[in-house]
Amino acid sequence: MKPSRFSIPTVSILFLLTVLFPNVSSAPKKKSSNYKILKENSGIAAMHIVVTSPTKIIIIDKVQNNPIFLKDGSPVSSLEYDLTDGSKRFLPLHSNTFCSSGGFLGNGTLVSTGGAEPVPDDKFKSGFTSLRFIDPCQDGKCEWSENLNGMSSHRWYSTSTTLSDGRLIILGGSIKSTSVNSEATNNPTYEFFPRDDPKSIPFPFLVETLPFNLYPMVHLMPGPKNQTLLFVFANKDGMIFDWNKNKIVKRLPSLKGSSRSYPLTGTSVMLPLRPENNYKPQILICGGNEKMDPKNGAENSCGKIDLSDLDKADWELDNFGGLPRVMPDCVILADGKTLFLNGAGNGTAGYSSSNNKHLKADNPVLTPVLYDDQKPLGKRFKKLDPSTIPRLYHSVATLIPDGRVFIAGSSPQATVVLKGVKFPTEYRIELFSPPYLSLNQARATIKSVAGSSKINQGPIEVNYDNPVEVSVDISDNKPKFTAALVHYGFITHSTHMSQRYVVCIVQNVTSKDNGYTMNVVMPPNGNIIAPGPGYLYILNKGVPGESAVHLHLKL
Ligand SMILES: *[C@@H]1O[C@H](CO)[C@@H](O)[C@H](O)[C@H]1NC(C)=O
Ligand SMILES: *[C@@H]1O[C@H](CO)[C@@H](O)[C@H](O)[C@H]1NC(C)=O
Ligand SMILES: *[C@@H]1O[C@H](CO)[C@@H](O)[C@H](O)[C@H]1NC(C)=O
Ligand SMILES: *[C@@H]1O[C@H](CO)[C@@H](O)[C@H](O)[C@H]1NC(C)=O
Ligand SMILES: [Cu+2]
Repeated sequence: MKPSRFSIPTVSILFLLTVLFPNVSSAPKKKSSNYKILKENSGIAAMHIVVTSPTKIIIIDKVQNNPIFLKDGSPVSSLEYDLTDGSKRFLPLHSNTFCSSGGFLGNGTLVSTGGAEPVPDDKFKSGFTSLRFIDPCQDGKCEWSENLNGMSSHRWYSTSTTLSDGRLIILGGSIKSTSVNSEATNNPTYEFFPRDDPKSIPFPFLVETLPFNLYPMVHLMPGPKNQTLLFVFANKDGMIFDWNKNKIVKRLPSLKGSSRSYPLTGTSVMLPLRPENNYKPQILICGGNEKMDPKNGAENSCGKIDLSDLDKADWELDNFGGLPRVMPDCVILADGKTLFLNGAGNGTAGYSSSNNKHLKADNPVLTPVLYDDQKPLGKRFKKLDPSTIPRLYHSVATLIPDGRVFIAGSSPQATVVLKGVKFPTEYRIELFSPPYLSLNQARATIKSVAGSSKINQGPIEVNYDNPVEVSVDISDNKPKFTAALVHYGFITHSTHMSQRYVVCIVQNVTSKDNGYTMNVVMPPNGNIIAPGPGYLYILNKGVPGESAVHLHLKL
């Protein structure tokens, strides 16, 4: 076993320095968290992002005047960003991805769903019914393939969610682009992919929740293997829906406060699922706004609902960390705390109008808040150190395998505008280091998983409900291991589609050579976490290892 990183001599030297040089000790306190701006920017506006391998993120914009072009002269609207060196690989597309959605199928194929009007001059076709497929790769060879008529109806601002059977459900949206939905533009239906007879199935809930029902909040409900339930929410209302029987199982009480859906955009998250409380389903919805007024202060509340007993389920209101916010992003961190970041203190989502004279949102909220669902009401939120970059409409954020958070985007104008406006199109990328990376706790390095030492050279296949042997190296002779399986999701417009965090049981820890071996039990079934890609974090005393491992949960 290697010695602990903090040996006694280090501590005594620090003490001596403090005595000899008192000013040194009163030097600025070590920051508990921090943002780092990367040298290489995103190249295109980061409207949608999705982690596709341990070191790669696919960024999708719409067709617009980004300053990079494909060989045929058309603007790049999708690329693969390499986290190791910031290099970009352009991914040609032929349909407009403007405000689309997406998710992974259980077999690992990523699907981008829907989009908007054709852009004739740049030779992009309509994306309203498009399905775009890519099998994520690490060799720089995979590309999108498109089916322009893959869906049975137009979907702009729809939500896609991976189901327990490995298919996608694509729900709602509008039939054309619009600043606010209406009866004339609404698409109150859903459909599945794949499906033998593609068709749009009526979903009246999206009529009832007009006009604020775009990018509906959809979460797969944890439960036994044969359960077929979703939590669906729009505007101020939610319900439990059986996607197999096409039936509303339970209507939930309305959530007090503002509307939570586009353009009064809030965000929603299925809180971490833990075996010790039988994967208790809890949804947290935060932020939004009451009125479509750029000056109106954003919503300062969150609602949490425990869905383990549907007859008793009701919202518990909380204060949104003292920072009213519209367009927040919610990222479940590697330790199971949830980070809320990005967004504005005033206004709504949407493009500024009249040549950028009229902003839709102002007063960017630069301070992220950390939410701990394990703490009592009133003590769950904590403010962290602020960023310097406003992230308004079309901003994104996701956890990455090294435990940091990748943050990009903000394009509040209808086209790319780099100067002369209060909030220009933002190409800078930030990496945020959560407080757990400042604890100086020894971090595990995963050496092998399920007998394979080919870590992060491609997904390692694992099965539900099975123990998986994991070996780690760590400089700590009294480690305390926990584990979590994370699906980062498809992220756009404050909607973290299919994001999931599941605590895994760790058994049979034994010390071996330079490290430890343990069994990590995979989640019981596809309703706890859908099949497809997942990242396994091994934590030591709450601090994630150097990198999570890319797994593939088999159907
Ligand atoms: C996954 O399933 C989809 C739909 O059936 C199919 O198009 C795709 O090729 C499959 N991907 C893999 C990697 O098998
Ligand atoms: C699901 O499985 C459980 C236990 O195996 C059974 O009790 C229940 O009736 C099943 N439900 C459905 C809808 O098939
Ligand atoms: C934001 O909203 C607050 C609260 O409603 C208001 O006092 C303030 O003037 C607004 N600020 C801007 C920049 O619109
Ligand atoms: C591993 O741990 C589990 C749960 O504590 C126990 O039931 C099982 O017997 C252990 N297996 C081995 C090989 O020690
Ligand atoms: Cu949009």
